Amino acid sequence: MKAKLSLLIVVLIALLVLLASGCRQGSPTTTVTGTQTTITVPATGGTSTIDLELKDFKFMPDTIETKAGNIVILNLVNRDSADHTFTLDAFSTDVRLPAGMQESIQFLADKKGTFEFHCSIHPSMRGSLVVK
Ligand SMILES: [Cu+2]
Repeated sequence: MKAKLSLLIVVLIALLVLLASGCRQGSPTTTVTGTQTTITVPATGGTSTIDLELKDFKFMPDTIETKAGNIVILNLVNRDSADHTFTLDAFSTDVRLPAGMQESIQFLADKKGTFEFHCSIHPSMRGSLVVK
């Protein structure tokens, strides 16, 4: 009888340890997926016209802002004698600007947050789009 009881206790402890480790494995996944929250918003019909220069291997300005729901019209000018790109993955935007060229692009800022853009040729060229 005592042997059966101690076996039961051992089995219970083993079950508890299994359950506890299962919980510990599950929780970091939840935390990691919760870091980036984006709220999708409808188009409001407003526009933001922003001039953005690519000069001396930098974006000028390197932080641009708009309101959620606005159409962003981005006037890109490459002042360098090297090719650059304006790559904004969050809005599926990737434009190549040959040296000395300019181009206007537009996209709908349909989600709030801070989104990084960069030049895919020169990884040190970075900037942020803030959608409020
Ligand atoms: Cu570049």
